[in-house]
Amino acid sequence: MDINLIGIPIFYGADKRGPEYAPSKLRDKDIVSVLSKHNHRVYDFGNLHVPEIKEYNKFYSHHNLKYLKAIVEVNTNLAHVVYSSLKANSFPLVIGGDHSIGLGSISGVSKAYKNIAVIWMDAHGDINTQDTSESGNIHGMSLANAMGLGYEDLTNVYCERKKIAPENVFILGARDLDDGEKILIQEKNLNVYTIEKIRDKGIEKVVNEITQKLKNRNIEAIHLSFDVDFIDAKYVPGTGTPVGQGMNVEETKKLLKSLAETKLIKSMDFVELNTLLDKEDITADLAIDLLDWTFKYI
Ligand code: 6HN
Ligand code: MN
Ligand code: MN
Ligand code: MN
Repeated sequence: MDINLIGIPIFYGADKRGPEYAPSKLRDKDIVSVLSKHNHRVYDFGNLHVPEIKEYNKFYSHHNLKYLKAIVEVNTNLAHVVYSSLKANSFPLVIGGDHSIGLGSISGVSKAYKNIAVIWMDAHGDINTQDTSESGNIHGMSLANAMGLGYEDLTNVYCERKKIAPENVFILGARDLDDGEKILIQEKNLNVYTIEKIRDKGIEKVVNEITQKLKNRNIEAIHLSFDVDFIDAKYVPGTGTPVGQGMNVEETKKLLKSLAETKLIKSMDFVELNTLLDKEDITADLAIDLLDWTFKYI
């Protein structure tokens, strides 16, 4: 398979320095050779341009949505790179950066395929809007934006329509949801698999259940958006919003393998690795291990 490796050195969605260094950290750790081992041809597209905005200007384009204009710009460019990659039969692997880039990836995928699904592995839902967010951080809103909910500059990224139907969104691992997010889950009847639910059912059964639903709906492609805080906080010191009570590494790998083996995953984000918090490279090494593992089966 051909892989287009795309780095997005952005922290604006998290409003905390650190995730912008993840793409170069993973390159230092030889991500290209690691992925190439599994018979993939890896084309390193380098990093997309992220405009420099001074901290004191973060509210310059909206009084509550931090760094809005820059995030819209980066996501628009990312969407087109993802779309172009898929059209060229290449797998876009998007290395964040924070999770605000999930919007750009989904926007690109949704232009390339008619029927798509999104699997969002995350301790968080990232389904806030400007009305429900307690932080104003756009990385907590990207999945809502992709579903057409939230501020119009965000929902209109790349093309003026919603990018993904709520029934085709699967949130795995959520365990730190804001009140407004919980309400939205009820309202839209979103597919949320908590850690407890995944453990109760068993990983294989969860993946079968999802694949069955996708088959019934003629889904052509899954976009996998992997936020490293999906994993329990004690294994991932290098992330900005760690949450306990998550899965361990072994369980996470089992889940990634089952998902990869569906052969429906056509694009992936790997986000929220914060190198400034990752004192001994524990999380960076884990990131390499997880990507190595996943691309063995994809
Ligand atoms: N992420 N729900 C919190 C917020 O600020 O909206 C946390 C979001 C975290 C986002 O981890 O990608
Ligand atoms: Mn996230
Ligand atoms: Mn998260
Ligand atoms: Mn919260």
